Amino acid sequence: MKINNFLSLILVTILCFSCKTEDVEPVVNNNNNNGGSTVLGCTDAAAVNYNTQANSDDGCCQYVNLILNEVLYDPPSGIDGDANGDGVRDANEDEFIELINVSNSDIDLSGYEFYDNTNLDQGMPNHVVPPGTIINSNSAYILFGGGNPTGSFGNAIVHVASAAFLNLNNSSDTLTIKDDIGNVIIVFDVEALSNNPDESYSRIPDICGALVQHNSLSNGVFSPGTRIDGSPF
Ligand SMILES: [Ca+2]
Ligand SMILES: [Ca+2]
Ligand SMILES: [Ca+2]
Ligand SMILES: [Ca+2]
Repeated sequence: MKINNFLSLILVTILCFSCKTEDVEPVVNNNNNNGGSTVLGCTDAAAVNYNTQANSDDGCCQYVNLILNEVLYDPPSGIDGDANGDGVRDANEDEFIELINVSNSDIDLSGYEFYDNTNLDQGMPNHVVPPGTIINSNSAYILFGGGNPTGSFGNAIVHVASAAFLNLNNSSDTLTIKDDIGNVIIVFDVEALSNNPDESYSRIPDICGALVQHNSLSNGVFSPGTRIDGSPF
């Protein structure tokens, strides 16, 4: 009996070792076919930039298609203020507005109208976007006050004001943008930020952030057509 008991104990011990479960990594069941990695993006299906591949919200959902991402109403003096790159610093010509199509669809910007205060009162737009102007998803549109814009500007669509300078007075003025059927879609009040900054105001971080002075993070004085670090949108 003792020998039989001893053999039974050995048999049970062998069986227990042979059936030991191997340690394995837990299986994460993602339903977005991204191989289990984290994909940052807007996860709100109601947003214009909803990202169907995202599994972690980036805090940057957008609910209007077109945003004002940067504005230069006070070009710095000297050649540093030559925002349009034509070799001449001009207080009016080097003013610019940077708009971004943050939606997942193209925007037909044809017929959109830009006004400063004076021209809004007179019903005479400073700029009317010409026919056939299509802003692709996640792309930029730059409007300079005038001059001969020279450079790549992040491959943005670049125009100069068609009817008059933008004429954004540094001390007090308002930029108003209307769509092609006259709806006001963007209003920017210069005065709230007016302190003769000698640089642009930009959303920092781009698109998601508030409009603050461009150089606050040592990124130069402006970045027409690109993100503050110079990369394209
Ligand atoms: Ca100005
Ligand atoms: Ca210039
Ligand atoms: Ca003005
Ligand atoms: Ca920019």
